[in-house]
Amino acid sequence: MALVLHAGKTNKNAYKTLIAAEYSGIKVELVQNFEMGVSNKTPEFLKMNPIGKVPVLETPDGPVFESNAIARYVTRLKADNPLYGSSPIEYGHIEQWIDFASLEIDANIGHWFRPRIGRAVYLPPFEEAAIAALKRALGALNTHLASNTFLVGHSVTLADIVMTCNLYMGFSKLMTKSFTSEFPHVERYFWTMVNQPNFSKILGEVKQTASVPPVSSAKKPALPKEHAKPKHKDEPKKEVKKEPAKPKEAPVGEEEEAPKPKPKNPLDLLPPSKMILDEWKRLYSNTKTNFREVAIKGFWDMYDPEGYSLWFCDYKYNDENTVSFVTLNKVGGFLQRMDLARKYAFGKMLVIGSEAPFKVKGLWLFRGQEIPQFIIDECYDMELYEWKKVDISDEAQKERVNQMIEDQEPFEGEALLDAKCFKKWGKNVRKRK
Ligand SMILES: N[C@@H](CCC(=O)N[C@@H](CS)C(=O)NCC(=O)O)C(=O)O
Repeated sequence: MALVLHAGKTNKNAYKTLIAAEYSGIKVELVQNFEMGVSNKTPEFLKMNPIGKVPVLETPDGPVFESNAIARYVTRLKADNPLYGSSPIEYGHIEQWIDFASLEIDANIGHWFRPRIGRAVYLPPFEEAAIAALKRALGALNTHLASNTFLVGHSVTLADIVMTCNLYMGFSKLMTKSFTSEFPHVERYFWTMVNQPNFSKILGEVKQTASVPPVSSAKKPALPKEHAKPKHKDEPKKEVKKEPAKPKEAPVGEEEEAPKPKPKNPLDLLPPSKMILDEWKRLYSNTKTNFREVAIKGFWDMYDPEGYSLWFCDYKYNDENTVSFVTLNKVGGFLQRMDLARKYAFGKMLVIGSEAPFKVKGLWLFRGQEIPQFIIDECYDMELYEWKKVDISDEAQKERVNQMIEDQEPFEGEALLDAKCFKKWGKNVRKRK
């Protein structure tokens, strides 16, 4: 008789058990008609798991909750299961990687994801810390996988199953190609695993997310007091738009409904522009010499003042920039959050000064004539800068644009809004004098 697993059909924590069951030849079936928030709140369910979370496995000897424990239980039902390795040290390493996958990978993915879908308050420094911790863990995993196909030994173990299910959450919801390309061995490992027949039977076709979900505005914190200063007179007026509360999304790992088609971005409805942003980004990245003659000239040849606008930004609170790495991290966080505008923007941020306080400035090219409203709504940092539209009929302003574009060296704080520049962030800290 099959064991019954209580969880929704798209719960990555339940997948651990279902995949382990495939490898082990154990029959496990998902309970019929499970409804998240209803089925797991009944008195019968709470008797099986008093915290009311899924998954829970019903066995002839009583229930088991906690997804790793359930996956271990199912694995142990098969005597000498190779999923558990073939020696005490392999067993130790399997347990090691299961804990690592849960505490270093899954936990940080959750800390990054939950605030973004409105299930926790979004605080930029917390998100930065979660991403930094996740990157540290992925870096370590990448190093291990540089010389190992599997986490332990020479075949799939339970550690690979737990790790892959946790990475699955990251790859499908948060970690874009530009994010994961920093960890090529993790990428290779993940795609190898999800294409194993016992994995793909449960996971189906796996696709990497193309974007990080924008922050649900409902959970954005109020600005810290010292940043809630009166607006500069030159600052573009922003309409304070009350957004309707977004429908609650499923919790981490619990994806019951197919994603709804995204509404079109209003910028996609603008009259077509002759300027192809990606062409400019390519020209910028590929020009290594004669930057003025090639890239800057190319920029003005391509620039479409009707379809795009240029903006200078100056950080309003430069006197707070007393520690260089904190300043760089602040700008790095801003650039990361601006990733949501990649399709509609090119930006370059500079941290200037040989000693504190450091000045933070930037140049941005945005689709349309205004700073796009969705960026103002979604990117908390926008408030922290004075924004001034560039008047391209003023030669002095045009020259300032040229100078800002021209500083094209791999300079920290530079945002083509593509992967490479983010990768440079934090390494070889260089500041312009
Ligand atoms: N550590 C638990 C996490 C379980 C968990 O967070 N389950 C979520 C769905 S993926 C849940 O049931 N949430 C409902 C709730 O929080 O009430 C495990 O691995 O099983």
